[in-house]
Amino acid sequence: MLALTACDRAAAGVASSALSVRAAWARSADSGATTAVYFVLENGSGVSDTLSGVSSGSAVSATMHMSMQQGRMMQMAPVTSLPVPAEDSVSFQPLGAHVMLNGLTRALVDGDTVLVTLHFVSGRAVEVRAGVRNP
Ligand SMILES: [Cu+2]
Repeated sequence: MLALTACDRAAAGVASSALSVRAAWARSADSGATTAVYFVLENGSGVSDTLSGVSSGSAVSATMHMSMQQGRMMQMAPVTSLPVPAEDSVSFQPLGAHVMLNGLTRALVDGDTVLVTLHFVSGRAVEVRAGVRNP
C-alpha cells in the first residue's frame, strides 16, 4: 500500500513536469505473435530528451521501429534512439514510428490493456498503458 502510493506520486510528477503519453493503443494479436503499439509522446518541458529503449512484460522482446516507404514496398527498420525535442511531441502511428512487441506472452484481445515502458537517455522512464484494439 505504501509502495503503491509512492509510485503513483512519482508517476504523476513525471507526467505533469515533462514527458507524457496519450492516445495509446495496440493491435490485437495471438499469443506468441508480433504486434505494434502506437501513441503520442509529449515533452511538455523545456528540456529535450531521447528515447533510448522500450520494454514490456507482455512480450519476449520490445523494440522501436520505423516504417518507411521504399518504392512501392513498406519496410520497417529498428531504431535505437529517437529524439523528443523540448515542448514538442512525437507520434507513433501506423506507417511511422511504432513499438514492436515480439513474442507476446499472452493473447491481446480487444479491450485488453498492455503495458510498455519507455526508457530515456536522461534516466527517466514513462509507462504506456495501451488499449488493445481490433482495427
Ligand atoms: Cu515494426
